[in-house]
Amino acid sequence: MGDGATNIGTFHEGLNLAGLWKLPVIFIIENNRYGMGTSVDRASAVNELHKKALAYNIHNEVVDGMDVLEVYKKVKAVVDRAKETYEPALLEIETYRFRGHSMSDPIHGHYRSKDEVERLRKSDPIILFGETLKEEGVAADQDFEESEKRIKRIVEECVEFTENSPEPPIEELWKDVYFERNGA
Ligand SMILES: Cc1ncc(C[n+]2csc(CCOP(=O)(O)OP(=O)(O)O)c2C)c(N)n1
Ligand SMILES: [Mg+2]
Repeated sequence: MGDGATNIGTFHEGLNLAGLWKLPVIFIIENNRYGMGTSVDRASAVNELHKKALAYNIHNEVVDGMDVLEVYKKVKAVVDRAKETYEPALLEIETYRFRGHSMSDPIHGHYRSKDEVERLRKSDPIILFGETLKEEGVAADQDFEESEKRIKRIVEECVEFTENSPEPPIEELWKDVYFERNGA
């Protein structure tokens, strides 16, 4: 879930029951500092979001979301822990949202400065991990260029497929929304 969701009732109800019934659920918060145009500090009484787990007696951890390998290690650790203890855990992943919340939101918006966005762009996890891969000799510039071209091609094919496909029937709206049994 995003940081924004940690202020609504269902988040707290879900954590409460998981804590009470000791369910092996792993709650992951993607804290990118903003819920639409509202910063965490303006929306949440507790701005260290992992601490929200304390109220429900749930194991909690925080990880630098700009570091791909650290995220891998921490997620693996909480998954292993859940399998072993059969208890819930909450992991806060600290990251940043480089763009607006949606198409209607300008990149910098009026709620943060251009400087802030540009400063944080330097710790973009994709760029940093790319550098690590190059340093380790796992991939070279050419590999990244090829991979970018391949991704662009896949996206273009998807757009083409969508634009050339017929409109789905209205019944599709109800498909796979809830659990389906006996085709009902
Ligand atoms: C239950 C509910 N309340 C309010 C909204 C309106 N709303 C849409 S997005 C959003 C903020 C979400 O914040 P976050 O999860 O941090 O997303 P981000 O802006 O980082 O993409 C809100 C309040 C909603 N969609 N659902
Ligand atoms: Mg957010």
